[in-house]
Amino acid sequence: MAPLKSLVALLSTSVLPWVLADLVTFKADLTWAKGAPDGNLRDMIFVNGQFPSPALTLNQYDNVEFIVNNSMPFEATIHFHGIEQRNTPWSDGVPGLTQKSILPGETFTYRWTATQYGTYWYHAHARSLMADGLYGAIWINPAPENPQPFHLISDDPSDIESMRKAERDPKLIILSDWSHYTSEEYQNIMEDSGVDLFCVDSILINGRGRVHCPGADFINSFQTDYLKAAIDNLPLTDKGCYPKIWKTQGSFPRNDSKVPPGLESGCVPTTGTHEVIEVDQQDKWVSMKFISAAWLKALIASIDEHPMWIYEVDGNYIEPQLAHTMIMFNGERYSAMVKLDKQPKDYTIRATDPNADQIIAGFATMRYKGSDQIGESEPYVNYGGLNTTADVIALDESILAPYPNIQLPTAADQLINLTFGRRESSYQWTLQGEQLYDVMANHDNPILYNLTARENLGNKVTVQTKNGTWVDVLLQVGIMPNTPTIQSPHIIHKHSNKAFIIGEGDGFFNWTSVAEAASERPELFEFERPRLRDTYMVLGLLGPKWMVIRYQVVNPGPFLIHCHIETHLFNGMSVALLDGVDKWPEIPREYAI
Ligand SMILES: *[C@@H]1O[C@H](CO)[C@@H](O)[C@H](O)[C@H]1NC(C)=O
Ligand SMILES: *[C@@H]1O[C@H](CO)[C@@H](O)[C@H](O)[C@H]1NC(C)=O
Ligand SMILES: *[C@@H]1O[C@H](CO)[C@@H](O)[C@H](O)[C@H]1NC(C)=O
Ligand SMILES: *[C@@H]1O[C@H](CO)[C@@H](O)[C@H](O)[C@H]1NC(C)=O
Ligand SMILES: *[C@@H]1O[C@H](CO)[C@@H](O)[C@H](O)[C@H]1NC(C)=O
Ligand SMILES: *[C@@H]1O[C@H](CO)[C@@H](O)[C@H](O)[C@H]1NC(C)=O
Ligand SMILES: *[C@@H]1O[C@H](CO)[C@@H](O)[C@H](O)[C@H]1NC(C)=O
Ligand SMILES: [Cu+2]
Repeated sequence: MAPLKSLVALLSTSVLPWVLADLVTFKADLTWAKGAPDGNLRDMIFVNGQFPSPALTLNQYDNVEFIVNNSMPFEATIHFHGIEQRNTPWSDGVPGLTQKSILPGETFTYRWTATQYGTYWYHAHARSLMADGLYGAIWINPAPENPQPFHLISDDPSDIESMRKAERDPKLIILSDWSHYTSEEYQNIMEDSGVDLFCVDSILINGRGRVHCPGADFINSFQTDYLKAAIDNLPLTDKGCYPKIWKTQGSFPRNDSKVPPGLESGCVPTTGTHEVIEVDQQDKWVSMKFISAAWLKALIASIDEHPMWIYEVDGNYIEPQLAHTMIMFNGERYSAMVKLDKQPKDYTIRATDPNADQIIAGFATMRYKGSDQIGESEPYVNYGGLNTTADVIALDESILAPYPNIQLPTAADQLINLTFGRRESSYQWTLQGEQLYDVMANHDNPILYNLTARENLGNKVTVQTKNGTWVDVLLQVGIMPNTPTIQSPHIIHKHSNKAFIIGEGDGFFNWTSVAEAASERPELFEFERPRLRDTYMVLGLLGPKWMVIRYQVVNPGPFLIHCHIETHLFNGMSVALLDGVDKWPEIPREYAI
């Protein structure tokens, strides 16, 4: 998106004493029209006529003005994922919490400061509109005072210089999944049938892809022993989708014949579109910033024959780690520094379901500039999401130490206890253990403007914290009675400032406090170099699993914590953190409602 830049001398509030910040204005016209990203025509969302939505490229400390014009036939909002919205909670984009939905024909202006550098993205936060294509990348160039970890990748000064250059001009790569049904149709089918659906038609890279139909036999040849046990030795469909059984749906009433047969099987291949990312060997290194905008799927990312130094995660530099593949969960960002030292030709970029809840993959091409050799490249991962050799190195996501290291206190002031599972039906999910969060509540009466409106939500799905305090959030799965142990991973996303992952373990968290747990089982905790993220993946494959995240309340306002799987979010899987409720800011006049 071409920013309308007007240089305005502004004194940034508390971030830096004296900074000249740019005011950067973006205009986003939202339309609902026919499109065919994977070769199949359907209704979908475009921003300024584009899909994916245009990328926002910013410099740290820029003041952003993002003007939405909703030309769609239904309401919408935009959330800037990972942006902390320091002192601007009214721009966080959550209907019912931080704003009223933007009605058809209305405009709304989001204003926020890019207080942090790194890779982020923006997407719809009303209904399940993200699944209809409203998502785009955000890249915020770091201010010079941020130390960069490139010397930990190579000690050759010319390499370091090339990496710095690559970081200033990165390739933004959005991975996503795509259904031939609109989000509304998909939701209606779940409500009608009671079935938890998680089958898609294609995987897109930068909005391009096609429907692959390699055949049910080929697809089923990738079933691992784990998958076979998980689905009772039943076959996957020709779209790679799961059978509907107790282990995958739980014991709730449902009528499977209300799911249209074409949703999960009857694969029809398309020609589609194909993304080509050109790189220049003269640059020596390229920075590939992967963003998962998938609404349902986890995806393994890899570039054939090119090891990746993962050096920035969820918008924060880390001590770089060498990997051939990494699993990306919904909303996560991983930046890879890639050395361009191979024979100049085409290499396949793969985004593959990790043999988890569907067998499906999408592909793009990394093309060396000026190369005329097309040819096949050697994959690290096959169509079924499995390593092609025993030498393939997967990113170890349990160690992503921030660079530079950040200190945190050894104790918190409050423990918020969240337990996940199905509730009331197969497709409804609770984050809190007992109650569902009604995302449609308070559309005209957001809590930021009217704290009393919290009464319209269950009393357990809002939690109060005090400004300045440290808060632990216990995230636990697999402990609710009468639920199958197999359930999809839940990717918890916290709005506003990031949190540290300070501990995780298998089994039931049977301590009364984090301090007690950490003194009894110190090996399950990390206080020295904890991961700093805005997404927290909790997966209990073989039984209960827990994770503890810790954050400081620094930004008074109501902020959602929720599962980032779109169907889980829409069907109840959120809690509102009423952060620093004692210090909520006065609403600027412009936003007064
Ligand atoms: C805003 O939307 C309206 C329709 O709702 C349209 O007529 C108008 O051209 C749009 N304005 C911009 C700047 O895109
Ligand atoms: C299930 O749905 C089908 C198709 O709509 C319908 O004919 C059938 O009666 C339903 N079965 C039950 C038990 O409700
Ligand atoms: C692929 O190899 C990595 C080790 O690098 C391992 O952690 C991972 O489980 C393997 N994946 C599969 C599906 O075997
Ligand atoms: C605030 O919310 C409460 C509860 O829904 C409602 O009764 C009241 O009218 C609202 N106040 C305003 C000023 O909108
Ligand atoms: C909230 O707490 C943070 C951290 O202590 C502090 O920097 C900030 O000024 C506080 N905000 C208000 C409005 O008091
Ligand atoms: C707590 O849970 C762990 C792991 O699930 C188990 O080994 C241990 O015996 C439990 N302790 C108590 C006191 O129940
Ligand atoms: C958290 O909640 C679960 C479910 O209600 C309960 O079993 C567990 O004891 C609680 N844990 C803590 C540390 O409060
Ligand atoms: Cu979930």
